[in-house]
Amino acid sequence: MRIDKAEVIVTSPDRNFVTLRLTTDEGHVGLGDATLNGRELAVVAYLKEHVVPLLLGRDPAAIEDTWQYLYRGAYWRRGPVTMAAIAAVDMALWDIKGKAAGMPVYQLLGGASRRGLLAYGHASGKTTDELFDSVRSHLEQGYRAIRIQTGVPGLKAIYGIASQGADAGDADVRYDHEPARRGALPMEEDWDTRAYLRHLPGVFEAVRNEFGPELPLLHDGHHRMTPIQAAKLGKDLEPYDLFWLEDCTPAENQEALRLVRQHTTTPLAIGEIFNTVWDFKDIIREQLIDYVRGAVTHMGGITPLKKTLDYAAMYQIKSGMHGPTDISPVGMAAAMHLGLAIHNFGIQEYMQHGTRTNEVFQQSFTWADGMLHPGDEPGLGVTLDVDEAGKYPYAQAYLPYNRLHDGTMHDW
Ligand code: GCO
Ligand code: MG
Repeated sequence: MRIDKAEVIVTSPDRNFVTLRLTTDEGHVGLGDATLNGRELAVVAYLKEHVVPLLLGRDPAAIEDTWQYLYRGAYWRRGPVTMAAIAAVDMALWDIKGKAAGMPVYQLLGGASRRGLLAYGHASGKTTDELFDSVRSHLEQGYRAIRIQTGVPGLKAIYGIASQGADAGDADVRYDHEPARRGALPMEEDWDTRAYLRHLPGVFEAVRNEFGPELPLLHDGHHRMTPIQAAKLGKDLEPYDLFWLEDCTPAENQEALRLVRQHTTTPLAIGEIFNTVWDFKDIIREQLIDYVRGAVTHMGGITPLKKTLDYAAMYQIKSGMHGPTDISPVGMAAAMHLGLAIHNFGIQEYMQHGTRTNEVFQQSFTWADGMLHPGDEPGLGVTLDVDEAGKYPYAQAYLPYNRLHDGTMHDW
């Protein structure tokens, strides 16, 4: 079998997605997600200009060799653009292998290790009342684990909080489906870590009082704290028994986690912006985290993320794969197949794509009783309707950025 055709398809149904579509001389089609939120076209160019010419005529069965060829062959390794491009190739090749074998990808990865994947959704609100409504609506949708993000008194707009758009002067800003703002310039948000640290423990206390001790609760600190601030937050949240505290400090400074770890037993998750096993190596070996947040789409594909998770398993560290709406349905399917197969699955983030996205990408996964399952169609189980995709041209969209009250730029 040979790769005959390699197309890069950009579509923007509810938000921008980049998909690599490979077709073989035997007519098998494989899809890979190459979406890098806010910098999508850089990956399009990387694929079209530098990767597609290398793929034509190659044997699609040689997944490991193709991965090494693209990673080592380029000489310039790692980085989000390179790794998103390689990820798309890797996913598409697994998709083709599954279709050629007549098996879902999870079977090729060793078969199912569980009945389904516990998934968490994103509840948020500017006020505690709004937050409670959002938690209730997630429970009604069947979620059995919930991420809690809340407004902070005195701050006008915080990333990850739905329904703040109107106050922020833009009624169209809906976090759930469109965190990136379409248009020429990104939205400015504001931040005050001391106010946040004062406010958040009370919010978790209120949520526990309202919804009881059993519901797994998560929180994303989105890289905004210093190590000592993160240590304090971890300690302050201990009575509320979090499933995890995510990205408490900027992910580049891995030593920060040593300090956080010395002070708190709140479980830690990190890695949605990491690209390779090298980013995780030390924090896994030193057992500084509890969950690996890498996304199939941003870690170079199923092949290297499986290796990273197998390594993590030696230290009882589990998966918590990134799954916001900027991971396309193809990237989500890849995460579900991998999560079903590995032994050390922890939890899967699941935000739910919008209706238009689901019309462009037909998917075989199921969502019932708070659990995801990738389905049993051969390959990844996703097809792309090219005509439907063509209705939604690319629209420039930026993630927001953050400033402190005095105007200093801050991590968001
Ligand atoms: C999460 C994330 C996302 C990212 C987004 C950036 O935990 O789901 O933090 O909301 O910010 O994916 O593109
Ligand atoms: Mg996050």
